Amino acid sequence: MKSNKNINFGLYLVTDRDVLNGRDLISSLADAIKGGVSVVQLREKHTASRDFYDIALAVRELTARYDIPLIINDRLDIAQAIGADGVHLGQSDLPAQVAREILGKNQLVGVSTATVEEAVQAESDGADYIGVGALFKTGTKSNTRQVTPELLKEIKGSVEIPVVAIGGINHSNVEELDGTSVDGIAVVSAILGKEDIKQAAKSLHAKFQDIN
Ligand code: TZP
Ligand code: MG
Repeated sequence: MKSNKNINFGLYLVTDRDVLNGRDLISSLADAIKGGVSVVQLREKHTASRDFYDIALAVRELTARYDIPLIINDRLDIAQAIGADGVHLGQSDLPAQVAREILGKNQLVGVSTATVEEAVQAESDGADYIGVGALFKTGTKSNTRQVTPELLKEIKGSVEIPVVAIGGINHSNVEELDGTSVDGIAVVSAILGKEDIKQAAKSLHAKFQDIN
């Protein structure tokens, strides 16, 4: 387990096995990491607990090998069970404050936000970073709220913790985040949905570095 200090949020990969279309999760993640992914969030929306646990263990082994932080979406219990680096919570999940109390100071708590109020609340609840979105149209998640680059910039200016933009970010639109000063981009399909996952990560990483 890595310390929560000095995490590089630059290219934050969120998993979705549907997007992989039958391709192997572990080798796909290894390719993404080789391409420059700096954080992995395991997101399993329709997976039984035992299967989620087994997958998380395998991903943990991989991320430990590459010394990349692993964050578990929603499931604090699974994060603890497999020794993940943290948990990512939405507005309808366990309160960040509660997760912080359970996890202590050494693990990461991330919170999804879409307004200045939610961002400020997440920070005061003890979040280590926030995800902000959706910036662009996404086919990966339904019921997203729209966050314009202008609002993203305002949110970034309202908190001190790292801010990661999410939602429909790809090679063609990442430049629209120029000037927002975000700490990273979180991506599913623009990496895992591509045939050459390593190359997709590499070029997105380069594009983000250009504006950062
Ligand atoms: N939260 C807000 S948008 C989103 C999540 C998990 C999906 C992002 O996926 P993609 O494929 O990068 O648009
Ligand atoms: Mg959630």
